[in-house]
Amino acid sequence: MGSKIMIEELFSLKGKTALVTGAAYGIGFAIAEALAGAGAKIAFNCRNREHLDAALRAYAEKGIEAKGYLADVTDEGQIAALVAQIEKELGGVDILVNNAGIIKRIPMTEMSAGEFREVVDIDLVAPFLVSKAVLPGMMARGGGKIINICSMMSELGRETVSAYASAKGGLKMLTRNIASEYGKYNIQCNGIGPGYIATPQTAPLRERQADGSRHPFDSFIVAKTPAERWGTPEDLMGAAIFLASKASDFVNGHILYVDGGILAYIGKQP
Ligand code: NAP
Ligand code: GCO
Repeated sequence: MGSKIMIEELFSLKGKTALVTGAAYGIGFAIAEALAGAGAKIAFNCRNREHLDAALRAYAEKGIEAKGYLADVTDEGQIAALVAQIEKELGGVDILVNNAGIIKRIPMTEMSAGEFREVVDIDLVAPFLVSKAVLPGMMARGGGKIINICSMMSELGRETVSAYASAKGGLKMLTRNIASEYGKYNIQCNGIGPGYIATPQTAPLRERQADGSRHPFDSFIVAKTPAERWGTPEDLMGAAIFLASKASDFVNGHILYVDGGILAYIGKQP
């Protein structure tokens, strides 16, 4: 077998249908672009009509024929309708990327139960709901791939992110549980744990100070990252293609951290 043929066989997503949730911009958009580049048909959803229209234009500019839908990942009825619609228009979902997510940075003693629940609902309950909606089809078709977008906060804590860390820690365990429960159906469920990635979600942490200096959190992250920089959404493309493709058929329940080395590093000596 020539090496080119082997790479095509291992990594090609031709003929596959991928659903990337919350892929209007940010990490989801780059992952959808990567999967499209490897040959997959792309479906994505988000909640906001303007985001959806802007995303459809952005995909078209990149020459990607993505199908975009308005659907809230926390609404089980909307998710059932979304999965049925994708099946009709693009075929059954072979690859699911549970990417949609939010964060609320509020000290725990000031956080309401409602705020905590909203984060857990979007970041943890929704991946359960969307996975539940696609699993029967994957089982019937003889396999599938689920990729959950986890976080540094699947492993670490920090001030103000109690709800987010609880949800992302839970998502790591949901990943392992889906792998455990459905591995026998040739379904692989893995996670990607991004480090600090420059997207709208983290924009407030990178805002310049009034005097033009870096945000203290921005400097902190650069110091905590052996790569000495923030990640970009494009840094996650290779991991997404790997976990969506045949190349990872015996990788299950794994969280692949793409963090420039943060988790390996204790930090700079003062
Ligand atoms: P982002 O820039 O804020 O994008 C979030 C996307 O999710 C948007 O397309 C948004 O569109 C959609 N969304 C949010 N809530 C939704 C809902 N209930 N239903 C459907 N779509 C929804 O975030 P990001 O930084 O790209 O992060 C993407 C994922 O990676 C999240 O799970 C995040 O926690 C995780 N992550 C991010 C980082 C980082 O450093 N940026 C690091 C680790 C993990 P609408 O607003 O139109 O719904
Ligand atoms: C935070 C960040 C998180 C991280 C990410 C780390 O406030 O800690 O905004 O979203 O960027 O999840 O993996």
